[in-house]
Amino acid sequence: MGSPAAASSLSMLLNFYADGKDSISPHADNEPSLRADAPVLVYSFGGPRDFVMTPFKGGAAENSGTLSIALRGGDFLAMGGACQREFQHAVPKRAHAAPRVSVTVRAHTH
Ligand SMILES: O=C(O)CCC(=O)C(=O)O
Repeated sequence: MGSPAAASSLSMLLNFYADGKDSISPHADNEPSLRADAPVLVYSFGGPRDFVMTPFKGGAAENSGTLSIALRGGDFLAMGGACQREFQHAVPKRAHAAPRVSVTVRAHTH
């Protein structure tokens, strides 16, 4: 096991979505520099956007289907447990969307 959570450094990333053309393609926050045992936190401000989680093919969650969560301004989402190992997440394009900012927080291994 790594160092205690209190010894980890945290990063905060701001994503700005000006309109529905701005998006984030499917990915997992599974870089080796990120603590796998700490949740990735998402705070959402502004217009609503879909947050879509898709299981990795061949993974333990393969048959669980795609999950789409409508994140609205003021919503908070925590991706913990096996989330980054078993799922990719994305914010897809949509025809119309008000501006949105998300703030994501991650814990690093050092
Ligand atoms: O904007 C969001 O809700 C998701 C952001 C995201 O996936 C990321 O920063 O890696």
